[in-house]
Amino acid sequence: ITRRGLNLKVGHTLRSRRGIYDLARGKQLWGNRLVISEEVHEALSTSKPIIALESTIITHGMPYPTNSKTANSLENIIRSKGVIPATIALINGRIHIGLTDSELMQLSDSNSNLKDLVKISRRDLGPSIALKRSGGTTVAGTMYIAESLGIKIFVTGGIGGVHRGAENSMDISADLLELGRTPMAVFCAGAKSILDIPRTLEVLETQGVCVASYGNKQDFPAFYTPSSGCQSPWRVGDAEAAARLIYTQLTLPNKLATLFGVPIPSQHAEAGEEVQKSVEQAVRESVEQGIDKKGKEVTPWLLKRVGELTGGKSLGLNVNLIENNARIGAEVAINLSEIYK
Ligand code: PSU
Ligand code: MN
Repeated sequence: ITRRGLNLKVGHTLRSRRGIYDLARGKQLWGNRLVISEEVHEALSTSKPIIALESTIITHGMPYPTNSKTANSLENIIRSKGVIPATIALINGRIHIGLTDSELMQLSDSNSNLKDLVKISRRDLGPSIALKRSGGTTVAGTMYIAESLGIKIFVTGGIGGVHRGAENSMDISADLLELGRTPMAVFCAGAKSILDIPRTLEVLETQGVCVASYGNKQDFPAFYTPSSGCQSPWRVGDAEAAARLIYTQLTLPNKLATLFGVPIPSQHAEAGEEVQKSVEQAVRESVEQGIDKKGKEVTPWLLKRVGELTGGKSLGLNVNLIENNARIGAEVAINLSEIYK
């Protein structure tokens, strides 16, 4: 592991009493493919609670400058709760855990000197490293990296899922299979209704993923709206209960992932219903124009189109709900670190 400006002692195992993080293992696994910021390095060394953040939302999910502003605000919300944020992205073939302001700007602004940013899911990680590319890691890509360092909690806006019409296209996000194989807790506002939510929940069940709604309702949220019309199999009422669930999942003989669905805060629910109409239109257009057959481009296209159709309203809601997820994820991270003490 390269720590900016410093050499880390090889073979030095840094562990809390319960072995939360293992930097030596990270070193062994990743070598100099990993660049860890001072802040994250310190947190990993001292077993401070950490939250991983994805970066496809920066490179492909939101327009500039909202993307960089949101990335900054998420980090600040998490820090204000006493938790360390670890935004993960690739720059010139190296995996960065924690970004400097200038790195974040380069990934946010399409006019920067980093060109052809890749949307990096699990299958794209190896080639992006080998070919020295830069880009944003998806939920799947970020989980794969974060979990290898022992990071237990990951916050995002919406996960990928089963696309509508997947019975023909077979377009099922790698995020769902990653949740089946990479044990950590993921906080999201459910899956966007650009997706087929009942089938998304079916695949999560098949993959053995515990899905739990967060708060006082059992509904599985649909990103812009608090309910998708589907129920989550489980529910936790508060941060302490969520932390106990995560702890249990991660101390079973084979660790298991937990997906938390956090509903959009109620003051935004009405605006969310409006946006929902544009979601339906965007999905129709994608089928008419054959976009639905374009693989990894489908999700970014739909996100952009919903943004256009709602005159930016969807973007504002997106920022609101992801900030809410960061707040809740951080509260749970604090509770979880208390359990591990
Ligand atoms: N949903 C959103 N915003 C996003 C994404 C999903 O509301 O930015 C991104 C996430 O990074 C997610 C990825 O992991 O899209 C899923 O893409 P795909 O469906 O191609 O797997
Ligand atoms: Mn896909």
